[in-house]
Amino acid sequence: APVEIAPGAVHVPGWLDHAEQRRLVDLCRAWVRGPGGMTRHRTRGGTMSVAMTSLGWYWRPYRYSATLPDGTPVPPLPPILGELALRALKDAYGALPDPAPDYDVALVNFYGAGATMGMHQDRDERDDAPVVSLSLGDTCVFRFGNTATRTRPYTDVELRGGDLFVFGGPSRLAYHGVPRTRPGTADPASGMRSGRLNITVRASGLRR
Ligand code: MD5
Ligand code: FE
Repeated sequence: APVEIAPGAVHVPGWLDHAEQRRLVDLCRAWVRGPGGMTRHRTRGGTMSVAMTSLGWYWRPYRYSATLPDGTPVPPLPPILGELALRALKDAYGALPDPAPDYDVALVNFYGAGATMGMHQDRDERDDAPVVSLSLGDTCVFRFGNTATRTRPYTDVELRGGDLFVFGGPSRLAYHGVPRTRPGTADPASGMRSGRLNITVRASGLRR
């Protein structure tokens, strides 16, 4: 059942069943081998410990690009991710916003043992549609903060493989991060043997 962590921020534990998790893990394996590959981006804070694959648009610090670093166009978002995101909004909020968001980009983050993500805001999108987050594999501690500072007050939530989190409304620009994962906690029935995957589906608000 959905749990509201803050206005617009809704956690749905166990949203994906094992078959759906395996399907997404398999798709992620294919996507990370596709155009663009996986990158540990170099940001203002140093090289990220999380490896990222972009779908629909290519994210590089701190903007979206319609082309990959080699100049080739980025393929459109796989339709399954747009469909999942709309289903996620219905289940988390009880209804789809009208008009329904135009989801066109997803970031796939891989966390090996020891990988973390520092507190940040997601503000590279020009559309205020909710961000839909799907967790696969190892459990993590997700830190959900406030919109004003990257420090307290914050709430720590355990995200497990199969969990859904939707961030919209007043929570859309909250600071957040992943201070740790729990290596070895992935359910083998999910198809993940080690590490954590997080898929965030977003509306860029950009036009190709
Ligand atoms: C993760 N990913 O688990 C996290 C969790 C990222 C990122 O932070 O930018 O890829 S998804 C978190 C998220 C996204 C948009 C808004 C908010 C959280 N929020 O308002 O808390 O790899
Ligand atoms: Fe983020």
